[in-house]
Amino acid sequence: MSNITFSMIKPDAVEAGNSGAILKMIEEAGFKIQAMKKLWLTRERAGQFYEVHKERPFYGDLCEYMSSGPIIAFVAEKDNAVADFRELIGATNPQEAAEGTIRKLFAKDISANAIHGSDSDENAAIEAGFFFSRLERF
Ligand code: IDP
Ligand code: MG
Repeated sequence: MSNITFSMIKPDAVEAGNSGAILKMIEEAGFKIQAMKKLWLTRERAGQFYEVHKERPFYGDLCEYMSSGPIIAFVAEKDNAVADFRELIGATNPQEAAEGTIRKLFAKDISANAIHGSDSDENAAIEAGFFFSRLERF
């Protein structure tokens, strides 16, 4: 059973001023934020992050979109984190997302869908490592 997942609040939700409401839902669902930062991805870095999707028809649009404005990247901890977080955010297409899910409440459409959530423990570790050191010193 996993205990961490990686997430990003996407540019549409940050721009709309919904990050606070989204983070409140995540904390109320029992997740603890382990690490968090706001940043603006370059087109290149978005392309690296979504490299698994590079053969998909929406890859170019996805990379443009994810580099179109600031995001908030974070690691969240909870028992069964990956599956529970996917349930909290809802289906990729907000029109198919269950009532009360983050995407149902805040996503605009299938590409500007408010939030990312890792799909496996293995990818959670890879994605968290893409943005965060295990122990950030400054
Ligand atoms: P997920 O975010 O629910 O895991 P994935 O299939 O991993 O969904 O796709 C990654 C992201 O790519 C989605 O969150 C969404 O922003 C975008 N995306 C997925 N499918 C489509 C599509 O059919 N058209 C446009 N964008 C898409
Ligand atoms: Mg995915």
